[in-house]
Amino acid sequence: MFLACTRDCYDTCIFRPIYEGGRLARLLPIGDFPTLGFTCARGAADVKRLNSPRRVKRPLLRGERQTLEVSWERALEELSARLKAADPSRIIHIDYDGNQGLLTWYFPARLFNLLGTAATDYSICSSEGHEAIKLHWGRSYGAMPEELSKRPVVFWALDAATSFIHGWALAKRAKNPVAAVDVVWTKTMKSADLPVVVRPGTDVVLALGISREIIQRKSYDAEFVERYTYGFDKFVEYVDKFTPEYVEAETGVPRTVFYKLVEFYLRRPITVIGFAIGRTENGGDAARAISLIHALLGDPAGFFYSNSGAWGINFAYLRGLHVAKPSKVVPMGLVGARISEFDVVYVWNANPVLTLPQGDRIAAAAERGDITLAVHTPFMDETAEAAHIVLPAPLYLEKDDVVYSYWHNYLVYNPAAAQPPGEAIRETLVMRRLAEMLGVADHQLMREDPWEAVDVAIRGAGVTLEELKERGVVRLKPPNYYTYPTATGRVEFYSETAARRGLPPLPRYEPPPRDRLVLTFPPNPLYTNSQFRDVYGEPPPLVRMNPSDYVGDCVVLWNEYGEVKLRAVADPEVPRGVAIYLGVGKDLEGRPINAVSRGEPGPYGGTPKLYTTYVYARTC
Ligand SMILES: Nc1nc2c(c(=O)[nH]1)N[C@H]1C(S)=C(S)[C@@H](COP(=O)(O)OP(=O)(O)OC[C@H]3O[C@@H](n4cnc5c(=O)[nH]c(N)nc54)[C@H](O)[C@@H]3O)O[C@H]1N2
Ligand SMILES: Nc1nc2c(c(=O)[nH]1)N[C@H]1C(S)=C(S)[C@@H](COP(=O)(O)OP(=O)(O)OC[C@H]3O[C@@H](n4cnc5c(=O)[nH]c(N)nc54)[C@H](O)[C@@H]3O)O[C@H]1N2
Ligand code: SF4
Ligand SMILES: [Mo]
Repeated sequence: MFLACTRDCYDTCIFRPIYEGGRLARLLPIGDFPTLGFTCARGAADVKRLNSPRRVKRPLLRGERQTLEVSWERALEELSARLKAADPSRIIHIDYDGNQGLLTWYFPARLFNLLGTAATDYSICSSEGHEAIKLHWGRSYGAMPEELSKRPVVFWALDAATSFIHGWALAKRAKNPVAAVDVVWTKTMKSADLPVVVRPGTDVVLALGISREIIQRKSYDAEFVERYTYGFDKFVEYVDKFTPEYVEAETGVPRTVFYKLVEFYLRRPITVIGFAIGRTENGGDAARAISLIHALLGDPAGFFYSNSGAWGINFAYLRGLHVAKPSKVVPMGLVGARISEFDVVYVWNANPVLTLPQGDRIAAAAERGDITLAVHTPFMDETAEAAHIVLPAPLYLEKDDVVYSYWHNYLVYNPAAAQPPGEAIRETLVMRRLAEMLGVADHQLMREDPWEAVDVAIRGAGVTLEELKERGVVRLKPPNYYTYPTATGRVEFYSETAARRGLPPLPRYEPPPRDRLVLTFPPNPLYTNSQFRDVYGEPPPLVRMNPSDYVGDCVVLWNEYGEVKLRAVADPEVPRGVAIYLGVGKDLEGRPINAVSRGEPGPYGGTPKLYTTYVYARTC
C-alpha cells in the first residue's frame, strides 16, 4: 500500500503508511526513486495535522451576530437556495491545488460547468509558461526526472533547494555542475556552481543572448534544426540584437558570467524552468526563449517545465468540459478586482483570500454582504473565516483518490489511511448532494460515478483504474519528444501558431521600469503556499531589502492596489531594487501581503505578474 502526497509540489513524494495500534502513526518515504528515502518538513508533519485544533469538523453558518454549527442538510439548503437565486454567470467557483487528487480537485467542477457558472482560468501558478512554451513546441512537457542526475542542470527562476527538494537532491548527488538564475541569493543560488543574478523581468534578454551566442559560434545542432524546426532564419535575424553588451546593460549580468553561462549551455544541460518565471514581467516570453535554447541544441527533452500534459490524463473530462462549459472565465489575478460581478463565490481546495492578488477584496465583499461566500475546506483558513457557509472536508489521508505528478511518471492510488474527523465529507459527495437539491442529479455528468470518470480519464495514460488499484503505483510511459502539434508540425522558432492567434511570433521584451522597487516571493521552506500554519505558526510579517532601499525597521509598501505594513530588515545580500517576502502570508496588521501584489494577467496563460510587483516604500 502506497500513499502519495497530494500537495502542489514538484516532488509528489510516495510513502508507505506505518500503523501503530491500528492508527496511522507516520509516513515512511520510499527509498526508491523518486522519493529517495526522505521528505520535507510538511510531509513529516502530515499525520499530526489529522488532529489539528484548526480542523473544521462540522458545517458552519455565519449569521448576523454569531456563527453556528449546523447540520449538513441545513448548510446545503442554504447554499443551494443562494445558488438557485443567482444568475449562473454571477456565481463563480474558485478551486486550486490544495490537493491534487483527481476526485478532490478536478471532478467537483463538473457540477458548476453543468450549471454554466463562471470559472477562473486556473492561472495563478503555471499556465503562463504552459501556453508560452506551447507556442513553439505544441506541448509544454519535457525531461523525465531521471535526467536530472545524468546531466548538468540549470535551475532557472526556481529555488529548487527549498521548493523542489528531490529534483535538487538528484542534481546535487550526481555531482554534475549546477547553474541557477534568480533575482536574489536563494539557498539554490548559494550552492550553485554558477549562480547568475538577473534584474527582475529581464530573463528573456539573457535567454535570447545565449541563443545568439550559440548561433554565432555555430554550436547549434544544424541537423535537428533542418529536420524538425521552422523559422530558424527569422530567429537568427531577430536574436542578432541581443549582443553580450545589450544583455549586460539590460539584465545586469556581467559579460564574464554571461559567457560562462553560454559555455554551461554548450554542455547540454537540463534546464528546469521554474513556474515562477510565468509570474514575472516578460515571464511568458522568457519561458519561450529559454525553451528555444534547447531547440538550438537539438535537445527536445532538454528543458523541464511541467509534465502534467505528458501522461495523457484527461482532466477536461473529469471537469465535464466535453459536455458543458463555464459561462465566463475570469483570470485568477483579477477575481478580487472583479468581485462585484458576482453574487455567490464557492471555494474548495484553495485559500483565495490569502493567496490571490487582491484576495482581501473577496473577504471585504463577503463582510459587506455583497456576495455569499461558501468554502469547503479541512482547515479554518482566511477564506473560511470570511465565509458565510463553511463545510468540513477530509484531508488527503482521509479519503481515497488518484494522484499524479507534474514532475515524475508515477501514478498512485491513495487509499484512505485515517478516519475524517467529525462530519467531514469528501468533495464528490457534497457535489452529488448539491446536484440533487438543484434538480440536476439526472444529468449524464452527474449520473456518472466519479470513479468511472477517473477510469475514463486515466485510460489515456495507458492504465485502468482496476490495474492501478491493484498495483498501487503504476509507472507511466514517457512521452514522444519528436512530434510537435504546432501549426507547422515542427518546433517553431518563429511561431506561426502564435501569429495565427494574433500573438507575437517571437519572444518579446518590454524593458521593465528601473525606478520602482520590485516585491517578490521566494518560497518558504515550512509551508506549501498557505498550508501548514496550523503546525508551524504564521510566517513573520517581514520584508528584506537592500540597505540602499531601506527606509526604517517598519515599512509601508504601497502601490495602486493598496498598502501593507511590514517589519523591514536591511540585507546587503538582497540586490538593490528588490524586496523579498518569503512565500504567502500577512502584514503586521493581519492584512494579506497579496493586497498589494500584481493581478495583471500575463499575455499567454493569464498568470498574474505577482512576482514582479512594483511598490513604493515609506516608513510607518
Ligand atoms: N517549501 C515550499 N515548497 C513549495 C512551495 C512552497 O510554498 N514552499 N510551493 C509549491 C508551489 S505551489 C510551487 S508553484 C512551486 C514553486 O516553484 P516556483 O514558483 O517554480 O519557484 P520557487 O522555488 O518559488 O522560486 C521562484 C524564484 O524565482 C525568483 N524570481 C522572482 N522574479 C524573478 C525573475 O524575474 N527572474 C528570475 N530568474 N527569477 C525570479 C524568486 O526570487 C524565487 O527564488 O513550489 C512548490 N513547493
Ligand atoms: N504572496 C504570494 N502569493 C502566492 C504565491 C506566493 O509565492 N506568494 N504563490 C502562488 C502559487 S504558486 C500558488 S499555486 C497559489 C496557491 O494558492 P492556493 O491553492 O489557494 O494555496 P494553498 O495554501 O495551497 O491552499 C490550499 C487550501 O486548500 C485547502 N485544502 C487542502 N487539502 C484539501 C482537500 O483535500 N480538500 C479541500 N476541499 N481543501 C483542501 C487547504 O486547507 C488550504 O486552505 O498561491 C499563489 N499566491
Ligand atoms: S510537500 Fe512536496 S516535498 Fe513535501 S511531502 Fe509533499 S510532495 Fe514531498
Ligand atoms: Mo504554485
